[in-house]
Amino acid sequence: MKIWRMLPFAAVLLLFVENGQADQRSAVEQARQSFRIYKEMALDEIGPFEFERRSYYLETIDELCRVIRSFPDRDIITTKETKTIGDSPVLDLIDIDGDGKADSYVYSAESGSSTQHFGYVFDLNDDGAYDHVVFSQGIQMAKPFKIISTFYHMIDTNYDGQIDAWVRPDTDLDHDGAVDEGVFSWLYDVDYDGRIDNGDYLGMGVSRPMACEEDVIEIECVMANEIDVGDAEILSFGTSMLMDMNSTGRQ
Ligand SMILES: [Ca+2]
Ligand SMILES: [Ca+2]
Ligand SMILES: [Ca+2]
Ligand SMILES: [Ca+2]
Repeated sequence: MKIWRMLPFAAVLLLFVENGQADQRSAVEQARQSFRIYKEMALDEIGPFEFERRSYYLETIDELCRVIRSFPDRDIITTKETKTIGDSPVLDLIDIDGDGKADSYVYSAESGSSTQHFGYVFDLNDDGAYDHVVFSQGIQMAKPFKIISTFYHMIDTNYDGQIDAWVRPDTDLDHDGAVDEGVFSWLYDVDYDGRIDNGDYLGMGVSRPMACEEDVIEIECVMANEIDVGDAEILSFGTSMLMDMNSTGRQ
């Protein structure tokens, strides 16, 4: 049973409101504590990555990201320079739940400035190193004419510091130009050599491999059509982000 979902995020906000008579700092701290418990319950329930449970795992993380996104309080705990994203050379690591470890990040032109390049980080096997990076894709149109925010997921499934699973949220299996909400396009590096080997579609009753012809994987997504088997670029981008987080986000 998804116990943590019995603690709706509304309860966290309610707690915040109920503490209106207390000074603001303690109200913020209470809200953070509640959120921390909420997050820990969610992560405890899914546990470390297991290939067979990957669909449920991803849905849970994706949902948790939506909750984190709505949380109002955030502290920049570390700022560093990086070359991962060319036009955004400054990385801010952000602690949302107040435990001193980063939960979120922003790449931008200068610390604290607005940007499209942000997301969330997780340490699923609880070894002190991040192994799952979520990157905001922005908003997409999902049928029927519904606007949703979507996230890329980059996962180090064997905890060697290299991203080996890349998940796209813009799957479009009926080719109508709108995202099939809840269906994710997974690309895998099954032999952990840094190159894509195959992929499949998972979620909302869908489970099938991606078609592959002459070493080209046909991706049925809104913003992409195909990817070469052996492609290393997207995985190295994810690994570069993971290295950024792991060199700065740990306390
Ligand atoms: Ca934190
Ligand atoms: Ca880890
Ligand atoms: Ca890996
Ligand atoms: Ca490979």
